[in-house]
Amino acid sequence: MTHKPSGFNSKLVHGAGAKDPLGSVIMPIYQTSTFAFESADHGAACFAGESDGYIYTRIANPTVRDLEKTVALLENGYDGVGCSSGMAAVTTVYMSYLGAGKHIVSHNAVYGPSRAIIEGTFSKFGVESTYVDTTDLEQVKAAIRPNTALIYLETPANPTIGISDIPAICKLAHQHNIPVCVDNTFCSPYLQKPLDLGADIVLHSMTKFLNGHADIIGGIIIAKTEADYKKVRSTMVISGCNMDPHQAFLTRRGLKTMALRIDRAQENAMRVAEFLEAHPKVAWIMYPGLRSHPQFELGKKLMSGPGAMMSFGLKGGLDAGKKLMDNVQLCVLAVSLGGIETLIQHPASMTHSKLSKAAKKEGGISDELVRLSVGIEEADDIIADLEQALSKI
Ligand code: LCS
Repeated sequence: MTHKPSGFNSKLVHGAGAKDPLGSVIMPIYQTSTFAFESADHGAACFAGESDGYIYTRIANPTVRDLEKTVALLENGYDGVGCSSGMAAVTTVYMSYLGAGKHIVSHNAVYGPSRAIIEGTFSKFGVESTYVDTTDLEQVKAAIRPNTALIYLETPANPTIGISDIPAICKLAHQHNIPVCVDNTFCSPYLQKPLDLGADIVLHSMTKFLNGHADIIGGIIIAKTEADYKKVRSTMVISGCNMDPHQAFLTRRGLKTMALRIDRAQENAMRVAEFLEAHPKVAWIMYPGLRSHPQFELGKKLMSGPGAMMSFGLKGGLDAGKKLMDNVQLCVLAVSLGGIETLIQHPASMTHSKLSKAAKKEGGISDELVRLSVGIEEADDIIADLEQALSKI
């Protein structure tokens, strides 16, 4: 292709322009663990980085590289590093930037395991942490210490849907020479581009919107600079957090329709959110598309659309929430998010159950919070299902 596509959908379909030597239109699955060298000199040149040749799939693989370069293109980054899961991506970033005596500042409502691994595992190796409400810039400012080595954001956060001011936090962090990583899983690069907003690293659980079909687990890290890319890739390679070629193939296929899926899902989500907000049994709702969201204006600045994720609380608390989840018929009671089917779950007893009571309380993960990932079904069907389930409470 001589013309480089500039439109988002064209980039999704055509990717970074990787060519298969046999002319396959779709990048094949290079299901191999290792690659033959042409000669001893060629092998030595590959290891020395003087040749582009592939060596070993944990280090790099053509199917995975096609996906990595495509997501890097979508995020306007230098290059990407595929990982076996979203958590492998999170852990690879932590291992790359943290160490004994180093300190991380993060949001008190990040995805449960992203916090639990710092407090339960990295702490054993001398990593210090401060969890604050990063939707409040003053709290981030107050949490920074001389040994702060990483600011880690997740916005909108899972599951509170709080929105953090990426540009303001990056400006503050860079005054202290601290790199900023943003978990962009809830938005995807279609709705938000953290690197353009000032971040140094962006990561995704590709299990969610990027793949979109609830049939793989995968993660990716995109760096803005070559130096950060090399740092993260070498950590991934040496720790064995690599992505499998079959996983990469399915993700690359799912990625082609991401914008179409998100357009449709967020159209549905807006209608579902309006329905829930007006429902007498709903106590509160957090959705970036509603004016009632406390960071509604900020969300409009950072995100090109409100997305398909929301959380809400029912009058009647946990018992009412359980009743709702036990009575839905079309919405699937399952963890995960960002797929074509509408999923409903209860973070306090499911995704965030490993957090201490205090950590849940501090992060606003109340017992009554129900999380909804709106899919691409007919909005009328989703609403009718929620309506009949709500009538059982
Ligand atoms: N980051 C965010 C924001 C997530 O929501 C998740 C998974 C991860 C990272 C980790 O990705 P994984 O290793 O699962 O690919 N979130 C889940 C959730 O909310 N329900 O089940 C998984």
